[in-house]
Amino acid sequence: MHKITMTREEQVRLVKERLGQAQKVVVLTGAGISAESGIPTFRGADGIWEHYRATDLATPEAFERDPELVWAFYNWRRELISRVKENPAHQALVTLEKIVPDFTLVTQNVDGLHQRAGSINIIEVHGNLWRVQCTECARITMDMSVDMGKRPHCRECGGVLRPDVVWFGESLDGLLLSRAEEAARTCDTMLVIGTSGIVYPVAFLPALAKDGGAFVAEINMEETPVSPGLDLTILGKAGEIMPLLVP
Ligand code: BV8
Ligand code: ZN
Repeated sequence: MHKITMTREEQVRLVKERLGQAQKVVVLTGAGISAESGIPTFRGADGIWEHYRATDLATPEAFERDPELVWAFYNWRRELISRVKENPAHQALVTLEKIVPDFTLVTQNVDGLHQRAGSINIIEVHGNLWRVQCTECARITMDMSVDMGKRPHCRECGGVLRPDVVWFGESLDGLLLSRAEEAARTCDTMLVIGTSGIVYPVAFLPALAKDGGAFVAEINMEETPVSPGLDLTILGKAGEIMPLLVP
């Protein structure tokens, strides 16, 4: 059935059927899967944080120029995330991981909500804001504080700490990226959930899955630049659609 003529019910039935037969599933998530938990997306609202745009703050240059402003941004996000709950879309992925033989969750999100929901095989390609890294000795530690202070310092060497996330212009961890690429290339089914599909190199993953012969379905509120290359796009909220897709 050509995708543009399918009703949403038919799309849901098709994807649910595919997931029922799937051996190796990869799910790629973006900020949209956390939207219904109350975490603003990067490009949805006008900027994630009052009058600043995330893409201006999530950069090494911004941190170099004004580490206290960047830490205020991440402390604001820590506080927000600490107050919200994972939503039915996160929970549906926990169920899916239990029923498919081989499941990999690749997330661009740094909020840690997939872990909190109970997902296990997670590749956090953009890092995690609950981890911090020392800019001097490179030590990485988990720190669940809601407020890290204006300019937190490393307990070991006194160096300035930064969030352990990949900023724009920074390279992703090569090992994580190649694991994500390998999973995309070899899966038989991929779900692409709540991502605008414009941040590279992660935005290449759906095309890699298609090249590998996978069935790829997108769940989003709107079409994205990756939509045309996929088998179908189910338009709707992840928190509503995802529970329909997993038994
Ligand atoms: C790199 C961590 C190179 C930080 C993030 C020009 C062309 C192509 C590429 C580039 C270019 N200029 C620069 C680049 C490279 C750049 C890039 O791609 N920029 C984009 C903006 C064009 N990429 C990089 O810099 C990457 N590094 O390329 O390195 C390199 C190589 C070698 C050596 C040195 C360097 C690093 C990118 C990683 C940046 N870090 N996050 C932090 O979070 O604080 S990216 C950030 O955006 C988050 O991770 C976020 O997840 C990610 C992607 O955004 P989305 O998740 O898609 O979220 P978005 O708001 O955009 O969209 C939400 C979607 O959800 C929407 O589609 C919406 O419709 C939908 N939605 C909303 N509500 C719902 C919903 N869907 C379903 N249900 C709902 N309820
Ligand atoms: Zn240190």
